[in-house]
Amino acid sequence: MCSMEDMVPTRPSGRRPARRAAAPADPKRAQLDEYIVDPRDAVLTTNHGVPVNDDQNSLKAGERGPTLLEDFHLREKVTHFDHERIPERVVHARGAAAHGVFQVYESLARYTKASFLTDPGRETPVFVRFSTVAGSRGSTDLARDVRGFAVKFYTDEGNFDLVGNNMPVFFIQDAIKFPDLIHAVKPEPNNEIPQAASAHDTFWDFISLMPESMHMVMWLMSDRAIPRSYRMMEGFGVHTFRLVDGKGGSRFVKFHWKPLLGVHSVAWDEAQKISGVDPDFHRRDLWEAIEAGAFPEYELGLQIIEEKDEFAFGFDLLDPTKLIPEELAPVRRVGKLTLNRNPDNFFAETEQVAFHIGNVVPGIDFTNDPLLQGRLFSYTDTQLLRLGGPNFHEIPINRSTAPARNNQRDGFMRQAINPGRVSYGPNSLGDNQPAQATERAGGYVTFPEALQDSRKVRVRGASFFDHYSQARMFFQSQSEPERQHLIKALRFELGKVQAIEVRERMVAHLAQVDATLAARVAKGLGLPPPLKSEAPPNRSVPADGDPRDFQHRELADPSLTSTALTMTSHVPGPIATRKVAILVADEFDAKGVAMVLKALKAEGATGHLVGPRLGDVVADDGKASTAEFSIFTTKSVLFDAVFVAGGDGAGMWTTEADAIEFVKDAYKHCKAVAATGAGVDLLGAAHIPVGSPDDPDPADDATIVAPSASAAVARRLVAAMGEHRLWTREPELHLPL
Ligand code: HDE
Repeated sequence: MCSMEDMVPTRPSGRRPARRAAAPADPKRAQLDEYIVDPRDAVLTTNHGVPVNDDQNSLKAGERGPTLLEDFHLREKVTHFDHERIPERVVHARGAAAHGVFQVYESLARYTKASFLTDPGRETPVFVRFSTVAGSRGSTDLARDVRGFAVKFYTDEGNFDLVGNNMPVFFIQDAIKFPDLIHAVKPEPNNEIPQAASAHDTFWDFISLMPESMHMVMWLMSDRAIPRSYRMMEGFGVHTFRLVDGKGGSRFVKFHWKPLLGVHSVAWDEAQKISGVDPDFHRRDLWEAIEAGAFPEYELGLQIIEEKDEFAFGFDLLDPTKLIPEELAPVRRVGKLTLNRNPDNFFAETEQVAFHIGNVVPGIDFTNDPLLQGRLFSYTDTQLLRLGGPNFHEIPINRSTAPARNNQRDGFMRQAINPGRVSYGPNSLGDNQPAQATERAGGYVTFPEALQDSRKVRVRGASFFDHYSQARMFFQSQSEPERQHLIKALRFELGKVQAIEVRERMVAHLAQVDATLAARVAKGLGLPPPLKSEAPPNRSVPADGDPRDFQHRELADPSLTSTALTMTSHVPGPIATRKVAILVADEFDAKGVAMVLKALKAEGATGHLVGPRLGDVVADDGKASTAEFSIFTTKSVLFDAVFVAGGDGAGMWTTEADAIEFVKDAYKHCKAVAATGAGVDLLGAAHIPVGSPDDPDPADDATIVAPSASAAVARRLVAAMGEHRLWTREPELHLPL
């Protein structure tokens, strides 16, 4: 009889790569290891195990003759190649993933019976995939877009998938509008332009007719849509879920992920430049951090709402366009997610992983959020097409570590070999196995929620019609620089829209959110300042509906703000894993560079030498250092700060256009820029205002100049990086606001 080892190609015995052998016990990893195919010490074979003698020449009738159909190796090889592609995800096609573990800090048995949330001694393996939404598989990581944050927990009670985003709300309230939303944001269908961008007519046309989108639009136009790193963004389950305890009690819950490195973004100009220089920026950043052992960490946060408080908030907990302000329901940090291993194979793992919001374990249940309910259908359905049939749960990355036993059978690519006659239940011929599990034994029992309304209706609850209050709360909670970025983003996006009526409609919506916001956006679009009049019509109305019933209703406190919504609450923060470009010319100040490198290392940050050319650059002490980059192979947008080292040769940078652009961009993107000795001349050549090196209280804390490098310079650089960006520099950059 065939064993699992016979069914799948296994690594030649005794040849485990070293990093695998050292791994701790992890049931998911052990399961995946079964499928690793190691090419070492093996001869080339066909897929059927026949050793191949000639992989260079096809079989021909004579030296110059036609190729023979008989060439089974050629046919197999080319056929497999022809079939290598599968459909990309219809949304979230572009992504990157990592393995890791989750551990709860203390038992949450008071709230849920889910074992992975009640046993602090347990490490639950996870696989996490981050993504953008709109772009194709090959698109840039730095698109202005929502980011997916999908976590698969391989718990001992089965897989739990928390398929969330980096923004806590969504564009629409009902799943039936999702295909419309996605059609509107995807490249326009006649010419497939633009790729991975919402800045085009069809997106804004749709949005301008859907006031329920306004809160999400605030998030999408904010810097949250251009994260510095997947490691520096929050995650949200978006919908309200339920936690169910061991006694059958239920509470509402919102899931959050809080990154320990804080929440940070890049500047829009920077994002566009990164897209050109390194479209894999986020993917690379995640991969490199994990390879370097700087494992990304996030805390799981819960907002728990008692059943009795369901209607206490002034908005509907079932409405996915609303968040619960942290001031009204604190986020309790209950456990930690650590990403500690890169995938072995992108296709097998990252591409084939199949998330499904319907994968829940006992202790976690759904609510009637109409967006959530629609998603419960969509995820299995899409995998059937994308992964080619109903057995995608058998693909190694998707397999649960908990045993899966049932009477489902057959279908394309079935892996399991189910012996015996019985594939039905109840049965007597197979001893009625596999048996159902009692609730006590871990059987999943749906929370018996009482339904208040038993009519069949196609309606939107009246409590869903406050479209602007939380959009306003978001805008008003932002710091001044964040507001300006949001305004600029709207000017950019709407400025790309050709249809004037769409721009006007959007400005009219913005006037409902905030008068200054609308006036500033209108100015940038060359439109008259809007008056706050009646809200523009909601066009998401059924054929027989009365539009008056679908208008905005202000339900929440209009002056509400929430400090959790501004990213400024994340500074100063750690600079671990941040990258600093150190410009070194021949005869550079060796001692100064060493001092800066040491200070960065102490904080877990890294310095990277950028020279006038690749290879050796000789310092003033006569020793050579290897430049990791030349000024022509990298750009400052790929770093968090720049240090121009002093030394007799540093003057050469002032005539080098790429070096001037390098520091100019870093300054423009509000990063820390430090220079010592003759290195300061480069800042002058780039017209960067430099104060006096002796000024004890410089206006710009992030532009650091000094006659020579010292511990104080290194300290100031580290401190400036901890602030992430010196946004107060922006008004001096003559931004047209
Ligand atoms: Fe998804 N979504 N979605 N979505 N979604 C998919 O499933 C869908 C929604 C999210 O890394 C698809 O396997 C519908 C909200 C993430 O593999 C598809 C609706 C949120 C990912 C799908 C939504 C998400 C997906 C495409 C409205 C945040 C990537 C490929 C009812 C809470 C998962 C796939 C990964 C992927 C449908 C709305 C998050 C087509 C119908 C809201 C992170 O099934």
